[in-house]
Amino acid sequence: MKNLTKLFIFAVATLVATSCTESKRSGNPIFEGWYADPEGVIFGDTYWVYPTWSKPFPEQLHFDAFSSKDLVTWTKHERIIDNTEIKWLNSALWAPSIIEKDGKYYLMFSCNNVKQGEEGGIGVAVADNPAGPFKDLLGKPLINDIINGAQPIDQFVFKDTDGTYYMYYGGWKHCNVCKLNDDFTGFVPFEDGELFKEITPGEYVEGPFMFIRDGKYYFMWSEGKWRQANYRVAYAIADNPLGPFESRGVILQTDEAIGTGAGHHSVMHNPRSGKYYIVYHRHPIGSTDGDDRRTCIDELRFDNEGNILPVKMTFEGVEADPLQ
Ligand code: FUB
Repeated sequence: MKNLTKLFIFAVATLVATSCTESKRSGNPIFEGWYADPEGVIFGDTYWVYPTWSKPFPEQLHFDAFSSKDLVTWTKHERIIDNTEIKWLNSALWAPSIIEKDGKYYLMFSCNNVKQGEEGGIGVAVADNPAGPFKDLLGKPLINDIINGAQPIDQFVFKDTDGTYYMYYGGWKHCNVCKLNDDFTGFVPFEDGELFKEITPGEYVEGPFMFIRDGKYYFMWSEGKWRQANYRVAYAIADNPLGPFESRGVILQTDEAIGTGAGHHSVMHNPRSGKYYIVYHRHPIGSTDGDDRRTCIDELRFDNEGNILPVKMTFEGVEADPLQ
């Protein structure tokens, strides 16, 4: 009888433990609030997400960041930078992108929804800690002009295996790539002397992203209009960081049962579990405010040939996946 009781208690405990583990998921959205253009990145044992605060342009004067050890529980880091630090910021602080170099964290951003002849565009800030506080490195834009038709927004910095830092950027359906210098204060010319090369693929609109998997360069971007349901993510694969990039099709888009206008994403890879994640924003079903964008996460999967499979958006999000 004693043994039977023990067995019963053990069975119940196992059941409870299993269901708790199973229910440990991020949920979607992964944190409260209207946040878009999320850049997901891993620093050491921590996942970080840097999003745009999705409000009317004149109110977009700061960034918050979010960190997590397991993708399930997120901590908010408020106002990692704002307009008291970026003196040339008037509105529309968008699309943060961050990279670590020599123990410092460089945060790229864009300001003012700039047109030719106005002050604004892509800037760079630096901090000793991923949570900031960040300091405006230049006190002025790194890229102010419209080059090759690309609005200077939506920058993404990518470190290649040879140590070169490329920056992909551009709105208005044009994408440029350039090489950043050592301290991210300027550019290194390509072999032909050019500073900026246009690499616009497919139906590219904005939101470029690059990662390497099994030696292949996966270039990704957003298509459509970000306030609308036709916003989506497509990708290409190349054998080098400059392309050419030919679209292999759309992998993230509206699912009328889950959310609409899913896009402006990033990708994180946990080397421990081997899993890839796509972090993106989407509009909740039925919401009519174009600024109502929520940051979500789902798994990014590949077929045996390395093609990206269409993403299944969820309300449940992903399971806990600690980095250590
Ligand atoms: O969030 C502002 C803008 O909306 C971004 O820069 C674009 O990529 C789009 O997501």
